[in-house]
Amino acid sequence: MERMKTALITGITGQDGSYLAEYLLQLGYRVVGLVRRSSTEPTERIEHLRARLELAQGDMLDPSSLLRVLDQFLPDEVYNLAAQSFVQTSFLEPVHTGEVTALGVTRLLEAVRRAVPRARFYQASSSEMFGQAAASPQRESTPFHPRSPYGVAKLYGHWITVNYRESYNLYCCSGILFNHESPRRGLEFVTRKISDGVARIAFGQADSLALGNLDARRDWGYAGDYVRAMHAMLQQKEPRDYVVGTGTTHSVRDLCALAFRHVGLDYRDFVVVDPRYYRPAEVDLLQADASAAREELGWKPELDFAGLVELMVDADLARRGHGARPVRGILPAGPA
Ligand code: NAP
Ligand code: F7E
Repeated sequence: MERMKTALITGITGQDGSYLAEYLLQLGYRVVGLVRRSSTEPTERIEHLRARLELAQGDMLDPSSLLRVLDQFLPDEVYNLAAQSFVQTSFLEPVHTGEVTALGVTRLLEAVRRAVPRARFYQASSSEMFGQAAASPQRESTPFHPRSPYGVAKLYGHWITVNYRESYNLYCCSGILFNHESPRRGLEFVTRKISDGVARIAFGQADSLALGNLDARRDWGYAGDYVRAMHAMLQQKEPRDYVVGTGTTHSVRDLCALAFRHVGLDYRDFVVVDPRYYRPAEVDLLQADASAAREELGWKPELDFAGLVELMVDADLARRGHGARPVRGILPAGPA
């Protein structure tokens, strides 16, 4: 019988951490999550898995904590999902973002090199590294031009992962993932801000929704689909980097139109543009060419853009409405 594999997930309390933990448990892994100390309970997204997970205290800012956890659990696979991941915050806290999102990767790679050099390592890289992209769609060979302290920090994390693969022969992969969303997405990201805004407006808890640049275009997919690609990258013969995305692109305005239409409303009656949400430098357009992931990993997304928007709006309607009748618009057939 095959030995049960152990996976360590940093960032397990985040959106992707919760979906990846679910997926790996389903595959029969022993799953250990790194959790940082907090004065409040940050485990809401993994509450339903708590009995099946092991949590270990540590912080990407503290190298000794990373080494201690690796020495204790000796994982076969390490998924580095921890980051200060909100682009807007990275303009307000550029140094902190660099410490966690950039140097944190080196701290973890050094600990892996010392404690578990045969472990396979996944780095959560981002399409934000393409930034002001030189070409569209973007693939692994497209030049990088990040547009925020977050994008710059991710680029450092990306190259240090490549460097440890080339220098020390570690099995390290960097997944360049385009935006992926879900009902577990943080409320500050635009997809969730819109799905939650629609629910609040439908139930009379708000009269408008303030957003920034409605013309920005992104390649949005479903987080539950993307964690399959992370795992597949660590099961290959040779490590390499992969772009992961749907290949389709939509504007924030398209997203608003679809989300409001789902409850029978017109976004133009409720969305107001507030320059406070503009960024000092914007990423205008992202679109993935995920041919390599499709051909070599056999990966493809299952949920399309419209399905994703409906899933998120339905979840926020159920959460906000508790089955009540909306005061505006209609309740779609899904939630009751
Ligand atoms: P998320 O929901 O913001 O989760 C971030 C996780 O990092 C949380 O668990 C957070 O813990 C943890 N963390 C932050 N600072 C830490 C520290 N100092 N020490 C230990 N843990 C720390 O992000 P996500 O959407 O799941 O994304 C997962 C990863 O993929 C991130 O690295 C993100 O940058 C990257 N990425 C995301 C996307 C996307 O579209 N979602 C696309 C490309 C790349 P707390 O709960 O304690 O805050
Ligand atoms: O913004 C525009 C905003 O914050 C998307 C992270 O997971 O994906 C994410 O980064 C777009 C931008 O995500 C609002 O200007 C308009 O053009 O949802 P977002 P992001 O910046 O693309 C990448 C791949 C990551 O790696 C990151 O970790 O929407 N936008 N109005 C707005 N954005 C927000 N947040 N709020 C608004 O009111």
